[in-house]
Amino acid sequence: MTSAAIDATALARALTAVENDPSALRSALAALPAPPGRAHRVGVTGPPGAGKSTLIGALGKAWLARGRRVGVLAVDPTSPFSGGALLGDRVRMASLAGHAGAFVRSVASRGALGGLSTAVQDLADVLDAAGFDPVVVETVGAGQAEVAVASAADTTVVVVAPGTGDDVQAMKAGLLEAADLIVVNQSDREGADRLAADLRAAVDLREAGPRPQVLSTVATTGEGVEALLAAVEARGPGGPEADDLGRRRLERARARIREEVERRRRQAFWPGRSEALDRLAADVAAGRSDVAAAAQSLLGRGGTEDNGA
Ligand SMILES: Nc1nc2c(ncn2[C@@H]2O[C@H](COP(=O)(O)OP(=O)(O)OP(=O)(O)O)[C@@H](O)[C@H]2O)c(=O)[nH]1
Ligand SMILES: [Mg+2]
Repeated sequence: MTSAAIDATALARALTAVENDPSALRSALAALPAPPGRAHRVGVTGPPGAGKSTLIGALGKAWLARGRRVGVLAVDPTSPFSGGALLGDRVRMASLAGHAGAFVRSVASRGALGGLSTAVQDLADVLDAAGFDPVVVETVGAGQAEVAVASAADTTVVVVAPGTGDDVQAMKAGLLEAADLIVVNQSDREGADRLAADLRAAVDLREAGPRPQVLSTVATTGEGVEALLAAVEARGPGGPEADDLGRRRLERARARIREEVERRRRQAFWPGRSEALDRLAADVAAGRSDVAAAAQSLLGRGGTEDNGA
């Protein structure tokens, strides 16, 4: 446990550097005791207000009690109407934020260079290499991007609650398909049993693919949290239900390499071309040329950038 020596200030600084510039990841990782890859990455998503943060707080306490160090990345929704979300998460996960073994960090979903999913995975690498295990990522599963972020994990937990607006029919589309575990939180509230039964029925109807387990919790009292923790743990590295882990990590690595290649090509391509771009943009805006012709002119010959060898 040499990694316990990393202080929170240095870690926060490393995360900020990586958040601002993806090319800082390498040096950030080099300064940490071990390469990333040991931590169980857990994505938690679901509709607004389902109790994701409260649940992560409860799970986090249980992990801390087992001597684990818990890293949390809370992706702050872009919506200007959710101004309080950031502070709210801090408060609800205050039990973790004040604990030496836990690290809670908000990530702004706007302005992430090179895509939110990539940025979050880079930040998760840093926490992983700093010795946090699990690394939990919370997103509000309102849009595809957020579901994608939570799905880029070893284990994806979808949290729903009675009366959060999405009925089972509506949820089936994107959200539930991404789930390894479905949690009906706020099970102390009216309609929870019905929701759980509907979800089980929907899962049982599924023709292909794995059928996620449906669990019930009350995050505010801790009811069902131990069972959820056990189900999550079972899917982590070395767990009895981790058979999919290798394939998922391979897929993730492949996607990240592609993204990094594209980022580097973009970075290498544009310097020195801004005057040409200005000129072509003026032509396109004035109707003297079109976007495709302008792109082709920038790329030269075949219209693709040296795809040859
Ligand atoms: N009755 C009841 N209330 C709960 C439960 N879990 C969370 N809450 C309450 O539900 C509200 C929302 O909880 P959060 O943990 O912030 O939910 P969230 O899904 O993280 O919300 P966003 O991040 O804003 O999408 C809070 O007032 C919690 O206290 C539960 O199991 N039962
Ligand atoms: Mg939250």
